[in-house]
Amino acid sequence: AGRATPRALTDVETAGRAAYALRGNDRGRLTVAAPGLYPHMWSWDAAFIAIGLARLSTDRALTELETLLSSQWRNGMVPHIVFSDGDASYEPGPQRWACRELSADAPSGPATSGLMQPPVHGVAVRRVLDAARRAGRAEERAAGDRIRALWPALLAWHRYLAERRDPEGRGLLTIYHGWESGLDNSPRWDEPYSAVVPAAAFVPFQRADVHALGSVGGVAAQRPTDGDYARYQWLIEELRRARYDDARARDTLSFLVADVFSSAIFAAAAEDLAGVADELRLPGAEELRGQADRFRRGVAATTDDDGFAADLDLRTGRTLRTRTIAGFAPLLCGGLPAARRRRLVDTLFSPDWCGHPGLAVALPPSTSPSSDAFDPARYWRGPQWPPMTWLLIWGLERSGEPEAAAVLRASALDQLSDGLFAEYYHPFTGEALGARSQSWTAAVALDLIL
Ligand code: 9YW
Repeated sequence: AGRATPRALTDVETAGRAAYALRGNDRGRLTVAAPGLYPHMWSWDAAFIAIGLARLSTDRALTELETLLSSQWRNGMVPHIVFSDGDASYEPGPQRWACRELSADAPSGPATSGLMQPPVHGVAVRRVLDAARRAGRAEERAAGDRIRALWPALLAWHRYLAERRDPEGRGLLTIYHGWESGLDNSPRWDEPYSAVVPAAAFVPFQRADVHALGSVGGVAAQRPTDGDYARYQWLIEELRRARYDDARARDTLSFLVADVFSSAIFAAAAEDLAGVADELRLPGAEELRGQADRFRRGVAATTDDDGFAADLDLRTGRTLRTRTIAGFAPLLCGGLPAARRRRLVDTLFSPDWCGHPGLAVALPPSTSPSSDAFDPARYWRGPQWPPMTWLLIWGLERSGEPEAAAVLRASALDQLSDGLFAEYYHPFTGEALGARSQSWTAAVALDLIL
């Protein structure tokens, strides 16, 4: 195990290139997720981008969050895509979603999708405030004022999640689509997706990803399959029929899952925002701590003896114990007794994960190489994704595991020293896969280095 090739770039050089990549993707008030492939703003990407930008300019980092939150839905949902003008290449585009036509909750202003993504935003707010403090009094004051202005939107977002996405008070967020998890084609969702059957008359639209990446060889084997895509599209059709209404969605969708990884992120973000509320004397600290507590417990309640967490198929009541990176959710939000947390960290470094002898860089693959569903090149079914590595490093640091965090951090910097900021990496060959100059990859590089 360990490094396949020596570092190509020094950390300083990598950081310089990361800043340059983000700059290239900057469209003024938003950063596109990746040039070519994803020419719009994605919700959780924007949060990671703000975390990275905070190392360069807290002013620009806050602009990113302001842009995203200005497209918040009236019910509080922060949409998973905010479409930027002038690029119609991505499908499903605004016409396909038809949010404004179908829902009075959809915002005026730029078109959005009708789904959400994991709520990393509170974490970003915390980190931007910390960065502003390090920069000095004036910057701290300016950031504090802008966070105060964003506060009602942040509280509404968290309230939407706690109320509409967990009406039963389980402490787990319900998702309506694999896209909402951010881990689109993860084996976590194979079982629930088997119940998603497009109607015979349904004509799938042309997907854009394989065409955007067309110049790179073997791309189809590195993306979700056409069968996956037909299901993704059919679920959008179901959501349209439910008019993006949460109560109707809950009653009618053929995919309804309690997502443990998003739930852990939510718990941690709520905790972070509660701290910000205390420090800036903003309302809602108690409500936020209540969310953190409820979801931390919700996540812990899904774990096995080793602390490994599971999703829940709400349509069948079945627990989904797949061996994916989402199982490490408790390392993000805490809530495990110390001995069980230790076992979970041991699992993370075991041969089933980072300790697998075939890895080019000892970082967690998105799916365990010992799982039958593992596919080293295909998107969320095996490759390593730098923002997920970042989440684990950050989670280990905050949950009292600094040595483990430091080990992952060193490996992450090895991987990122290719200076390509790939969307994802082949765990065995170390090869860069998917888009290049992917914004959230560059952003986490900046945060880890600076
Ligand atoms: C898509 C932008 C997004 C990420 C998701 C990832 C991918 C886009 O890219 O989805 O069209 O499926 O799965 O997590 O936010 O980087």
